[in-house]
Amino acid sequence: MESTRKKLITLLANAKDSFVSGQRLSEELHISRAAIWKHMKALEQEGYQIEGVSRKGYRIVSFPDKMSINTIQWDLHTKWLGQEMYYKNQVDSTQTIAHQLAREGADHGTVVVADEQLKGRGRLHRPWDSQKGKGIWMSLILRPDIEPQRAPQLTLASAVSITRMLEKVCQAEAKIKWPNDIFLNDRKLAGILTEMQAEQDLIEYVIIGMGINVNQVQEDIPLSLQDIATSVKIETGSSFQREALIQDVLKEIETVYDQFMEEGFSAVKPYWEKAAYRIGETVTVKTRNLKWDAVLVGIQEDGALIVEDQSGKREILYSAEIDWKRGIK
Ligand code: BT5
Repeated sequence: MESTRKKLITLLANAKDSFVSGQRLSEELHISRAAIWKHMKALEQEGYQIEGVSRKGYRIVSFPDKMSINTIQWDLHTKWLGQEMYYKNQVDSTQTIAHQLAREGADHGTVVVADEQLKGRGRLHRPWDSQKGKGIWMSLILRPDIEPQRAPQLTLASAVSITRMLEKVCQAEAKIKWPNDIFLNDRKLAGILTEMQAEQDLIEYVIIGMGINVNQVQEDIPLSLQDIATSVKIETGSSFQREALIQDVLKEIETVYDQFMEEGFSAVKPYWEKAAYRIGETVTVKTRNLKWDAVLVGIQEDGALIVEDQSGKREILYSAEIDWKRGIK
């Protein structure tokens, strides 16, 4: 059923404004004319505006504002990422759903998207504001055959993919703040949360959660985040169809991931460095027990952060927080 609906949308969408005859749809989909009519009614329920004219056929007049699996998948050109997809109007967190699906055996490449999250989360259980209809709240299930300690490299690879998508689709030059933030004009536009289930030297699955602020206007940003958060709309002045961004970012992630698995992190590192934020500048570094000022030197071959304190002593950090406010004028 789902796949017939998907093919139907693809046929109509590819025809752009032209009509596709009922005869042709029925032949290509191997279903009766009556069944096609039923599908059209179902699509209208989903928010598609369909025009049906006798002897001409059908055409899509407008796509729904509401996202659905169909609107996301119809122009998705990936081989494996997002081919299995779950879409929910409202969830606590797409991470929770992805974990559950992964435990139940969901395939590598399964994607969970929600229109709204009630308990969206960041690292260390920090809340992630996930307003209805405004952004991309999505989790990817991956089953990479790599050592568990390399999983953080996937965060960096995903960050690279998000900046590439923003450049291509939104003409926005975003920067990556190590390890998991995407910044646009000194404000946080997106965040990545990588969680993993592993045993000793074997990864069972990795969940890459990403939140990207797309169509929020300034008033939509919660008071507590007014000075630190932003959206594509706030920065570029344009609204974007979230589906287009999802389709492109999944394609980018698939490409970068395949390259990463074949050639290792060294294939991703130059792209990361190109988009890195505030390298060479002094910031405040916080680890669990310590806080000190250091210059950001860059990342190692394995993705760990290199910092240098005021006495010139270098340190390699695998997990830390970076306080950027100090550097922002
Ligand atoms: C992150 O954590 O940046 C990772 C965020 C991942 C969210 C996605 S959405 C889909 C999936 N499902 C989930 O439940 N989560 C993932 P962290 O580096 O800890 O940053 C969290 C901090 O970012 C908060 O403490 C706020 O200061 C700030 N913040 C919260 N919501 C924000 C928003 N919408 N935009 C920008 N900053 C925000």
